Amino acid sequence: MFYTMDADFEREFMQVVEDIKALRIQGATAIAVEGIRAFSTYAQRVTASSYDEFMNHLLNAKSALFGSRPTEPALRNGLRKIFYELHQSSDDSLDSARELIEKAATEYIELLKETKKLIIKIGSERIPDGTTVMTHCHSSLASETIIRAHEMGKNIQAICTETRPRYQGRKTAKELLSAGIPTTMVVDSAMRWAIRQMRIDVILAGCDAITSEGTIINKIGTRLLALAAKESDIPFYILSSLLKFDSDTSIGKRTTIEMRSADEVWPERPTGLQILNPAFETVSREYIDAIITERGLFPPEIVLNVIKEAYPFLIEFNSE
Ligand code: RUB
Repeated sequence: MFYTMDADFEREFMQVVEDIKALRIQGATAIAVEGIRAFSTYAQRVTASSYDEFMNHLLNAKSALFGSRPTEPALRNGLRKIFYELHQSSDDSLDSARELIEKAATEYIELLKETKKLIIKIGSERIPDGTTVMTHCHSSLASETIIRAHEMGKNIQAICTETRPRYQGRKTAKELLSAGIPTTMVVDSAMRWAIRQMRIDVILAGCDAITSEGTIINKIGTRLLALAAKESDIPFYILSSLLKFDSDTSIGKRTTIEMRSADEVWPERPTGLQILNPAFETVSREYIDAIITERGLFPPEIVLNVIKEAYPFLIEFNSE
Protein backbone atom coordinates (compact mmCIF):
# COMPACT_ATOMS: atom_id res chain seq x y z
CA MET A 1 0.00 0.00 0.00
CA PHE A 2 2.82 2.44 0.85
CA TYR A 3 5.79 3.36 -1.32
CA THR A 4 8.40 3.00 1.45
CA MET A 5 7.26 -0.15 3.21
CA ASP A 6 10.37 -0.54 5.32
CA ALA A 7 10.57 2.87 6.99
CA ASP A 8 10.29 2.92 10.78
CA PHE A 9 7.71 5.71 10.82
CA GLU A 10 5.54 3.73 8.44
CA ARG A 11 5.72 0.61 10.58
CA GLU A 12 4.82 2.73 13.61
CA PHE A 13 1.82 4.13 11.76
CA MET A 14 0.67 0.67 10.67
CA GLN A 15 1.14 -0.57 14.25
CA VAL A 16 -1.46 1.99 15.40
CA VAL A 17 -3.82 0.82 12.63
CA GLU A 18 -3.30 -2.79 13.79
CA ASP A 19 -3.79 -1.81 17.45
CA ILE A 20 -7.12 -0.19 16.54
CA LYS A 21 -8.23 -3.26 14.56
CA ALA A 22 -7.23 -5.64 17.36
CA LEU A 23 -8.96 -3.50 20.05
CA ARG A 24 -5.67 -2.80 21.82
CA ILE A 25 -6.87 0.77 21.26
CA GLN A 26 -10.57 0.53 22.06
CA GLY A 27 -13.60 2.81 22.34
CA ALA A 28 -14.59 5.51 19.88
CA THR A 29 -12.86 8.44 21.59
CA ALA A 30 -9.51 6.69 22.05
CA ILE A 31 -9.66 5.36 18.48
CA ALA A 32 -10.22 8.88 17.12
CA VAL A 33 -7.51 10.49 19.28
CA GLU A 34 -4.85 7.85 18.58
CA GLY A 35 -5.76 7.51 14.89
CA ILE A 36 -5.56 11.27 14.24
CA ARG A 37 -2.33 11.55 16.22
CA ALA A 38 -0.77 8.71 14.21
CA PHE A 39 -1.89 10.30 10.94
CA SER A 40 -0.36 13.65 11.84
CA THR A 41 2.93 12.05 12.93
CA TYR A 42 3.01 10.08 9.69
CA ALA A 43 2.45 13.27 7.68
CA GLN A 44 5.37 14.98 9.45
CA ARG A 45 7.75 12.14 8.63
CA VAL A 46 6.79 10.86 5.20
CA THR A 47 9.10 12.08 2.44
CA ALA A 48 7.92 13.02 -1.06
CA SER A 49 9.42 14.74 -4.08
CA SER A 50 6.18 16.56 -4.96
CA TYR A 51 2.92 17.70 -3.43
CA ASP A 52 1.01 15.08 -5.45
CA GLU A 53 3.22 12.29 -4.16
CA PHE A 54 2.76 13.61 -0.61
CA MET A 55 -1.03 13.60 -1.09
CA ASN A 56 -0.91 10.02 -2.38
CA HIS A 57 0.87 8.93 0.80
CA LEU A 58 -1.71 10.78 2.89
CA LEU A 59 -4.63 9.24 1.02
CA ASN A 60 -3.19 5.75 1.59
CA ALA A 61 -2.78 6.49 5.29
CA LYS A 62 -6.33 7.85 5.44
CA SER A 63 -7.80 4.74 3.83
CA ALA A 64 -5.83 2.45 6.18
CA LEU A 65 -7.42 4.30 9.12
CA PHE A 66 -10.88 4.40 7.50
CA GLY A 67 -10.70 0.62 7.10
CA SER A 68 -9.48 -0.07 10.64
CA ARG A 69 -12.92 0.11 12.36
CA PRO A 70 -15.74 0.87 9.90
CA THR A 71 -18.24 2.10 12.54
CA GLU A 72 -16.12 4.99 13.86
CA PRO A 73 -17.17 8.38 12.43
CA ALA A 74 -15.28 10.39 15.09
CA LEU A 75 -12.05 9.13 13.51
CA ARG A 76 -13.31 9.70 9.96
CA ASN A 77 -14.53 13.21 10.82
CA GLY A 78 -11.10 14.18 12.12
CA LEU A 79 -9.45 12.95 8.93
CA ARG A 80 -12.04 14.68 6.79
CA LYS A 81 -11.46 17.92 8.68
CA ILE A 82 -7.72 17.68 7.93
CA PHE A 83 -8.29 17.01 4.21
CA TYR A 84 -10.94 19.72 4.01
CA GLU A 85 -8.47 22.26 5.37
CA LEU A 86 -5.74 21.03 3.02
CA HIS A 87 -8.07 21.53 0.07
CA GLN A 88 -9.02 25.01 1.26
CA SER A 89 -5.36 26.08 1.43
CA SER A 90 -3.82 27.76 -1.61
CA ASP A 91 -0.26 27.07 -0.43
CA ASP A 92 0.95 23.72 -1.79
CA SER A 93 4.43 23.64 -0.25
CA LEU A 94 5.08 20.48 1.75
CA ASP A 95 6.21 22.43 4.81
CA SER A 96 3.01 24.40 5.06
CA ALA A 97 0.88 21.30 4.38
CA ARG A 98 2.65 19.51 7.24
CA GLU A 99 2.14 22.49 9.51
CA LEU A 100 -1.53 22.71 8.58
CA ILE A 101 -2.02 18.99 9.27
CA GLU A 102 -0.38 19.22 12.67
CA LYS A 103 -2.51 22.24 13.59
CA ALA A 104 -5.79 20.68 12.37
CA ALA A 105 -5.00 17.37 14.11
CA THR A 106 -4.13 19.07 17.40
CA GLU A 107 -7.28 21.18 17.25
CA TYR A 108 -9.46 18.13 16.61
CA ILE A 109 -7.87 16.11 19.43
CA GLU A 110 -8.31 19.06 21.79
CA LEU A 111 -11.93 19.41 20.68
CA LEU A 112 -12.57 15.73 21.42
CA LYS A 113 -10.97 16.06 24.86
CA GLU A 114 -12.94 19.20 25.60
CA THR A 115 -16.25 17.55 24.58
CA LYS A 116 -15.41 14.63 26.84
CA LYS A 117 -14.89 16.89 29.86
CA LEU A 118 -18.23 18.65 29.28
CA ILE A 119 -20.13 15.37 28.81
CA ILE A 120 -18.67 13.89 32.01
CA LYS A 121 -19.64 17.05 33.91
CA ILE A 122 -23.24 16.99 32.66
CA GLY A 123 -23.57 13.21 32.97
CA SER A 124 -22.28 13.09 36.54
CA GLU A 125 -24.76 15.82 37.57
CA ARG A 126 -27.57 13.64 36.20
CA ILE A 127 -26.69 10.64 38.41
CA PRO A 128 -28.57 11.05 41.70
CA ASP A 129 -27.03 10.23 45.08
CA GLY A 130 -27.71 6.72 46.35
CA THR A 131 -28.24 5.09 42.97
CA THR A 132 -27.26 1.93 41.17
CA VAL A 133 -25.94 2.69 37.70
CA MET A 134 -25.67 0.12 34.95
CA THR A 135 -23.43 0.26 31.91
CA HIS A 136 -22.44 -2.00 29.02
CA CYS A 137 -19.07 -2.77 27.38
CA HIS A 138 -16.34 -0.20 27.99
CA SER A 139 -17.08 3.40 27.20
CA SER A 140 -14.54 5.86 28.59
CA LEU A 141 -17.36 8.39 28.80
CA ALA A 142 -19.66 6.11 30.81
CA SER A 143 -16.88 4.88 33.06
CA GLU A 144 -15.48 8.33 33.80
CA THR A 145 -18.97 9.79 34.34
CA ILE A 146 -19.77 7.15 36.97
CA ILE A 147 -16.38 7.74 38.62
CA ARG A 148 -16.94 11.51 38.65
CA ALA A 149 -20.33 11.08 40.34
CA HIS A 150 -18.62 8.94 42.99
CA GLU A 151 -15.87 11.55 43.44
CA MET A 152 -18.58 14.19 43.96
CA GLY A 153 -19.42 12.26 47.12
CA LYS A 154 -22.48 10.47 45.77
CA ASN A 155 -23.15 6.98 47.01
CA ILE A 156 -23.00 4.95 43.79
CA GLN A 157 -23.13 1.24 43.04
CA ALA A 158 -22.34 -0.03 39.56
CA ILE A 159 -23.41 -2.99 37.46
CA CYS A 160 -21.53 -3.80 34.30
CA THR A 161 -21.85 -6.46 31.65
CA GLU A 162 -19.15 -8.90 30.69
CA THR A 163 -19.33 -8.01 26.94
CA ARG A 164 -18.54 -11.10 24.96
CA PRO A 165 -16.59 -12.04 22.99
CA ARG A 166 -13.82 -9.55 23.87
CA TYR A 167 -14.72 -8.89 27.54
CA GLN A 168 -14.45 -5.09 27.45
CA GLY A 169 -16.71 -5.14 30.55
CA ARG A 170 -13.70 -6.35 32.55
CA LYS A 171 -11.94 -3.09 31.75
CA THR A 172 -14.98 -1.17 33.01
CA ALA A 173 -15.16 -3.33 36.16
CA LYS A 174 -11.46 -2.77 36.93
CA GLU A 175 -11.72 1.01 36.45
CA LEU A 176 -14.83 1.33 38.63
CA LEU A 177 -13.44 -0.92 41.35
CA SER A 178 -10.12 0.88 41.50
CA ALA A 179 -12.03 4.14 41.91
CA GLY A 180 -13.65 2.57 44.99
CA ILE A 181 -17.12 1.98 43.52
CA PRO A 182 -18.85 -1.25 44.62
CA THR A 183 -19.25 -3.05 41.29
CA THR A 184 -21.05 -6.19 40.16
CA MET A 185 -20.62 -7.85 36.79
CA VAL A 186 -23.23 -9.96 35.01
CA VAL A 187 -22.95 -12.01 31.85
CA ASP A 188 -24.52 -10.30 28.84
CA SER A 189 -27.52 -12.61 28.72
CA ALA A 190 -28.35 -11.62 32.32
CA MET A 191 -28.78 -7.94 31.45
CA ARG A 192 -32.60 -8.04 31.65
CA TRP A 193 -32.43 -10.17 34.79
CA ALA A 194 -30.12 -7.60 36.38
CA ILE A 195 -32.54 -4.78 35.57
CA ARG A 196 -35.44 -6.68 37.14
CA GLN A 197 -33.56 -8.04 40.18
CA MET A 198 -30.93 -5.48 41.12
CA ARG A 199 -32.92 -2.24 41.54
CA ILE A 200 -31.09 -0.35 38.84
CA ASP A 201 -31.93 3.35 38.81
CA VAL A 202 -30.24 4.58 35.66
CA ILE A 203 -28.41 3.18 32.63
CA LEU A 204 -25.56 4.97 30.88
CA ALA A 205 -24.15 3.70 27.59
CA GLY A 206 -21.51 5.02 25.22
CA CYS A 207 -21.84 5.61 21.51
CA ASP A 208 -19.86 4.92 18.37
CA ALA A 209 -22.02 6.70 15.81
CA ILE A 210 -25.02 9.04 15.68
CA THR A 211 -27.22 9.08 12.57
CA SER A 212 -29.20 11.98 11.12
CA GLU A 213 -32.42 10.35 12.41
CA GLY A 214 -31.18 10.37 16.00
CA THR A 215 -30.46 6.66 16.05
CA ILE A 216 -27.29 5.78 17.91
CA ILE A 217 -24.93 2.87 17.33
CA ASN A 218 -23.04 1.22 20.17
CA LYS A 219 -21.67 -2.16 21.23
CA ILE A 220 -23.81 -5.17 20.35
CA GLY A 221 -26.23 -5.74 23.21
CA THR A 222 -26.97 -2.04 23.73
CA ARG A 223 -30.38 -2.26 22.07
CA LEU A 224 -31.29 -5.29 24.19
CA LEU A 225 -30.34 -3.29 27.24
CA ALA A 226 -32.46 -0.36 26.02
CA LEU A 227 -35.44 -2.67 25.40
CA ALA A 228 -35.13 -4.16 28.86
CA ALA A 229 -34.82 -0.66 30.34
CA LYS A 230 -38.03 0.40 28.55
CA GLU A 231 -39.86 -2.63 29.92
CA SER A 232 -38.95 -1.65 33.48
CA ASP A 233 -39.18 2.11 32.96
CA ILE A 234 -35.52 2.73 33.81
CA PRO A 235 -34.00 5.94 32.37
CA PHE A 236 -31.61 5.11 29.51
CA TYR A 237 -29.01 7.72 28.58
CA ILE A 238 -26.41 7.79 25.83
CA LEU A 239 -23.19 9.70 26.42
CA SER A 240 -21.73 10.96 23.16
CA SER A 241 -19.74 13.70 21.57
CA LEU A 242 -21.56 15.17 18.57
CA LEU A 243 -18.28 14.59 16.69
CA LYS A 244 -19.49 10.98 16.37
CA PHE A 245 -22.08 12.11 13.83
CA ASP A 246 -22.06 9.97 10.70
CA SER A 247 -22.68 12.64 8.05
CA ASP A 248 -23.16 9.99 5.35
CA THR A 249 -26.51 9.12 6.94
CA SER A 250 -27.95 12.51 6.03
CA ILE A 251 -27.49 11.67 2.34
CA GLY A 252 -29.31 8.37 2.71
CA LYS A 253 -26.43 5.99 3.38
CA ARG A 254 -26.55 3.55 6.26
CA THR A 255 -23.84 3.30 8.89
CA THR A 256 -21.77 0.17 8.32
CA ILE A 257 -21.93 -2.24 11.24
CA GLU A 258 -18.54 -3.86 11.69
CA MET A 259 -18.62 -7.66 11.45
CA ARG A 260 -15.66 -9.11 13.35
CA SER A 261 -13.89 -12.43 13.00
CA ALA A 262 -15.61 -15.68 14.05
CA ASP A 263 -12.31 -16.62 15.74
CA GLU A 264 -13.08 -14.12 18.50
CA VAL A 265 -16.14 -16.22 19.39
CA TRP A 266 -14.87 -19.77 18.92
CA PRO A 267 -11.40 -20.31 17.43
CA GLU A 268 -11.66 -24.11 17.29
CA ARG A 269 -15.23 -24.29 16.06
CA PRO A 270 -16.60 -27.36 14.29
CA THR A 271 -16.13 -27.37 10.52
CA GLY A 272 -19.14 -25.97 8.72
CA LEU A 273 -20.42 -23.90 11.65
CA GLN A 274 -21.15 -20.33 10.68
CA ILE A 275 -20.62 -17.77 13.43
CA LEU A 276 -21.69 -14.14 13.14
CA ASN A 277 -19.91 -11.63 15.31
CA PRO A 278 -21.38 -8.14 14.82
CA ALA A 279 -19.52 -5.54 16.90
CA PHE A 280 -22.30 -2.98 17.14
CA GLU A 281 -26.04 -2.42 16.83
CA THR A 282 -28.46 0.45 16.49
CA VAL A 283 -30.65 1.88 19.23
CA SER A 284 -33.63 3.80 17.87
CA ARG A 285 -34.47 7.12 19.42
CA GLU A 286 -37.71 5.89 21.05
CA TYR A 287 -35.62 3.82 23.49
CA ILE A 288 -33.31 6.67 24.49
CA ASP A 289 -34.47 9.11 27.17
CA ALA A 290 -31.75 11.59 26.28
CA ILE A 291 -28.36 11.99 24.68
CA ILE A 292 -25.82 13.68 26.91
CA THR A 293 -23.50 15.72 24.72
CA GLU A 294 -21.09 18.63 24.91
CA ARG A 295 -24.08 20.84 23.96
CA GLY A 296 -26.19 19.56 26.84
CA LEU A 297 -28.74 16.87 27.52
CA PHE A 298 -31.60 16.60 25.01
CA PRO A 299 -33.83 14.04 23.29
CA PRO A 300 -32.28 12.29 20.27
CA GLU A 301 -35.02 13.67 17.98
CA ILE A 302 -33.30 17.06 17.79
CA VAL A 303 -29.73 15.84 17.43
CA LEU A 304 -29.33 16.85 13.77
CA ASN A 305 -30.35 20.45 14.51
CA VAL A 306 -27.90 20.66 17.38
CA ILE A 307 -25.08 19.22 15.24
CA LYS A 308 -25.83 21.68 12.42
CA GLU A 309 -25.46 24.52 14.85
CA ALA A 310 -22.46 23.16 16.77
CA TYR A 311 -20.36 21.80 13.90
CA PRO A 312 -21.56 22.99 10.47
CA PHE A 313 -18.38 21.49 8.98
CA LEU A 314 -19.62 17.96 9.82
CA ILE A 315 -22.57 18.45 7.48
CA GLU A 316 -20.34 19.76 4.65
CA PHE A 317 -18.11 16.68 4.88
CA ASN A 318 -20.60 14.27 3.38
CA SER A 319 -19.28 15.05 -0.08
CA GLU A 320 -15.95 13.60 1.21
C1 RUB B 1 -16.71 0.19 22.46
C2 RUB B 1 -18.05 0.82 22.59
C3 RUB B 1 -18.11 2.11 23.37
C4 RUB B 1 -18.04 3.29 22.42
C5 RUB B 1 -17.88 4.62 23.14
O1 RUB B 1 -16.68 -0.81 21.47
O2 RUB B 1 -19.04 0.42 22.02
O3 RUB B 1 -19.30 2.19 24.09
O4 RUB B 1 -16.95 3.14 21.53
O5 RUB B 1 -16.61 4.69 23.76
P1 RUB B 1 -15.27 -1.52 21.09
P2 RUB B 1 -16.11 6.09 24.34
O6 RUB B 1 -14.75 -2.11 22.35
O7 RUB B 1 -15.60 -2.52 20.06
O8 RUB B 1 -14.35 -0.42 20.56
O9 RUB B 1 -17.15 6.54 25.31
O10 RUB B 1 -14.80 5.74 25.01
O11 RUB B 1 -15.95 7.03 23.19
